[in-house]
Amino acid sequence: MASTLTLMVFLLLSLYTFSLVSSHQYHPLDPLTPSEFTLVRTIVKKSYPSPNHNLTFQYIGLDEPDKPTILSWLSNPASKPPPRRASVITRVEKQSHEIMVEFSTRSIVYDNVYLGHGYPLLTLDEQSAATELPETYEPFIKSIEKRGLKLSEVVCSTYTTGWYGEAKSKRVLKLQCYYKEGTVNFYMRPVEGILLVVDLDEMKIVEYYDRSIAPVPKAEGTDYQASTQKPPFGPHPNGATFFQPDGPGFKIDGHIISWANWIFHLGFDVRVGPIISTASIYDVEKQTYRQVLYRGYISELFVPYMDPTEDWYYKTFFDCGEFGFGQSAVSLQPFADCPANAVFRDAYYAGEDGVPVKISNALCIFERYAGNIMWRHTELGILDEIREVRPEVSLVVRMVAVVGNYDYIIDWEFKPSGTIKLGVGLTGILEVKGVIYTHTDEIREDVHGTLLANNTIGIYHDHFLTYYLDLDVDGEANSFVKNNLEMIRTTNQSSPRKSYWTVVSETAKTEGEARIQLGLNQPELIVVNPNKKTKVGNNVGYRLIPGSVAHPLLSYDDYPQIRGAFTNKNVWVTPYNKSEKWAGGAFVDQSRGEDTLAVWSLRNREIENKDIVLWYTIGFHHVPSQDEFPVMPTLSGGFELRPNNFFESNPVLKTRAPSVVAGPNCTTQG
Ligand SMILES: *[C@@H]1O[C@H](CO)[C@@H](O)[C@H](O)[C@H]1NC(C)=O
Ligand SMILES: *[C@@H]1O[C@H](CO)[C@@H](O)[C@H](O)[C@H]1NC(C)=O
Ligand SMILES: *[C@@H]1O[C@H](CO)[C@@H](O)[C@H](O)[C@H]1NC(C)=O
Ligand SMILES: *[C@@H]1O[C@H](CO)[C@@H](O)[C@H](O)[C@H]1NC(C)=O
Ligand SMILES: *[C@@H]1O[C@H](CO)[C@@H](O)[C@H](O)[C@H]1NC(C)=O
Ligand SMILES: [Cu+2]
Repeated sequence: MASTLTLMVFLLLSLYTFSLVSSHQYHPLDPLTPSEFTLVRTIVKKSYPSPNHNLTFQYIGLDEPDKPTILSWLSNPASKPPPRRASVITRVEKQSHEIMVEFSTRSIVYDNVYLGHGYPLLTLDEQSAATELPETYEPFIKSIEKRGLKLSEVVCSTYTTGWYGEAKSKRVLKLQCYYKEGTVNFYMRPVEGILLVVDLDEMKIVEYYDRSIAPVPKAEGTDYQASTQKPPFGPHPNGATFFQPDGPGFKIDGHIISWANWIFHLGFDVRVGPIISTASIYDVEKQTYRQVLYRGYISELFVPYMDPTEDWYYKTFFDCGEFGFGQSAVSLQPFADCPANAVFRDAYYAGEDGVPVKISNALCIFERYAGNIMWRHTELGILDEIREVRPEVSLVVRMVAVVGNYDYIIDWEFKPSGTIKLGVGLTGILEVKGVIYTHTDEIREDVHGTLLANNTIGIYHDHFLTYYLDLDVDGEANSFVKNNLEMIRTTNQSSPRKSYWTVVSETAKTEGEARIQLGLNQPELIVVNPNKKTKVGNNVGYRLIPGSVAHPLLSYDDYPQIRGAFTNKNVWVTPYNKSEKWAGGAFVDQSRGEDTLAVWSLRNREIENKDIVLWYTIGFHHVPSQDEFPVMPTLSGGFELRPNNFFESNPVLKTRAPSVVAGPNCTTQG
C-alpha cells in the first residue's frame, strides 16, 4: 500500500512540469490564436450568413478542456492533445447565443439561445458606435447649444445601466458626455444633467434627458501631459539603468514561462485578462516540481459608485463581465510601464465582426531587483560577527487595463520562496460630477464625494477585485483550514501569566463553513493537502495572506449588491466546477444576481479533501482626495499566497545571491 501511494504521489508531483518537454505546437491552455479567431468567424458566419443575419461576436475565448483531461495530457504530453474548442457568445436577432466551436471538425458542437436574464460582454465597436449617436441627435444638439458649448468639443462615454428591479429589460447602455476643450482630460469636465439611453440592438437613442444645468468645470489644471505642464516642476530623479550581462533569467517557450524554481503557463482572455495556469515550484529537497496553482485570474471587478441621485445611481460597474478586463488591456510602454529588462507579449481578442484584434505589448514579464531582502541575519552573539543576506529577486507578469477613466495595474509576482504576490495598482482619472460649488463652506447637502477643484466632486466608490484561485497544493484533493487564534486564560496557578493565545484549527467541511468575512483577529486561512504531510507531520499547505480588507457597505437587498453578492464575503471556497468561472455570472450586463458565486455557494457542497477553488476579494473603499486630481498617483494593494509547511525547511536557504554586476563604466565598492 505504502509503495503504491508513493508511486502515485510521484506521478502527481510531476504532473505540471512535463509541458516543458512537450514537442507539440500548442499547449491545450494556450489562448486562441489569430487564425483560430478567424476560423471561428468563418464557421459561425456560415450558419448565420449576412445580410439576413446581423450577427455580432460578443465573446470568443478558449473553451478550456476539462481539468482531468488536461492533467492526464500533462502526465503524458507525448499523447495527442485534447481537441481545441472555442466558446462563443453572439447576438443574433436580439438574442444571445452560446455557441461551441470545435476546430478539428470545423463544426458547431452546440448553439443554444440564452433565455436567462442579463446580457453578454459589450464590444468596443458597439460602444464606440453608441458614442457617435448624440452628435446628430437634435435634442442633444439643442442642449449643448443651450449651455453655450461647442458640439465639436463634446465627447460621450458609455455606462452600463445595471438592474433596479425592472421586470423587463432591453439591451441598453447609458451615455454621459464631457467637454474636451482645452484639455485631454475630458473626464474632469462632465456636462452634467444630460443623459442618453441607447438601445444597442437597434443602435439608436431611445431615451433622452436634460434635467439640470451645473457648470462644466474649467479646463485649467486638468491636463496631465508632460508637454503642457508649466514650471515650477517637481523632483527629477537621476537616471539609472538595468544591466544584465548574462541575459534574462527566465525562459519563455510558447506560453510556458520558467524562471528560478517556478514554471507556469501564461494565458490571456478578453474577459478576464491574464490567466496563470499549472504553476509549479521545484523542490530542491524532493528533486521534483510540486503543484501549487492550477488556474488563477481576476474573475470579476465590481465598482459601485455611491451617488444615488437621478443621473448617477446606476453607476455600479462590473469591469470583467460588462466591459472585458482583457479587452481593456493597453499596450505597455517599455522603460516606463515595465522596466528595461522586461520582455513583452502581444495579446489577441476578436472584435465584434470576429476579426482578430492585436493588443501589442499587452503583457510584460520581468525580473524584479527592487532592493528588497529575501532573508538575512547578523549574529553578534558569537566571537566573529556573522552576516548572511540574500537579496530578493522575483519574477513579475504585468498587465494594465484601462476601463474608461480608471487604470488598473495587475501584477503576478513569483518569488523563489514559494510566495505568489498578487499586486493591484489603481491609477488614472477619477470619476467626477459637475456641481455649482467652489468651496467646501458652500456645501449644505450630501454631495456623495470630495470637492477636488472648482465645480468638481470626486464621487465615493469601491473597487472589489475577486480572484479565482484554483490551488492544487501538491495535488488536486485539498481542504480549507481556518486556524483561529484564540485567547486562553491560564488556569494553572503556577504560571504568573493570566492569558496566552493558541491555534484552534477547523477544517471547513462544506461551502457554508468556508464563507469568511475578514476583520480583526482574523483566522489564518490555509489550503492544505490533507493527504500529504511533512516528515514531522504537518499538512502541506499554502496560506492566503489577505490584503486591504473592505466590506461592501451597501445593504444586501440593494440591487447592485444583489448582483455583486460575490463580494458579501471576502473569502469563499467552492468545489471545482468547470462552469463556475465568473463570480458575477456569465451574463453580467443587467444581470439579476441569479448566477453569482453567492448563489452557487448556497448549495453548500462538500469541500473537504476535494478539488477546491478559493475565491478571494481584495477591496478598496475610495474617498477621493485632492491629491488625486487631475490624475491619481497609484494606490497600491495586494495579497499573497505563501507556502505553509509546504517545504521541509526554508526553500531559499541555499539560494545563492545574484552575482554582483559592475556596470560598463562603474566601480563597485567591495
Ligand atoms: C441588418 O442591419 C442592416 C443595417 O443596419 C439593416 O438594414 C437590416 O435590416 C438588418 N437586418 C436584420 C435581419 O436585422
Ligand atoms: C475657483 O473659484 C473661485 C470662486 O469663484 C475663484 O475665485 C477662483 O479663481 C477659481 N479658481 C480657479 C483655479 O479657477
Ligand atoms: C502547572 O505547571 C507546572 C509547572 O509548569 C507543571 O509542573 C504542572 O504539571 C502544571 N499543572 C497542570 C494541571 O497543567
Ligand atoms: C456546476 O455548476 C453549474 C453552474 O453553477 C451547475 O448548474 C452544475 O449543477 C454544477 N455541477 C455540479 C456537478 O455541481
Ligand atoms: C567613464 O569612464 C571614463 C574613464 O574612466 C571617464 O572618463 C568617464 O567620465 C566615465 N563616464 C561616466 C558617465 O561615468
Ligand atoms: Cu477609486
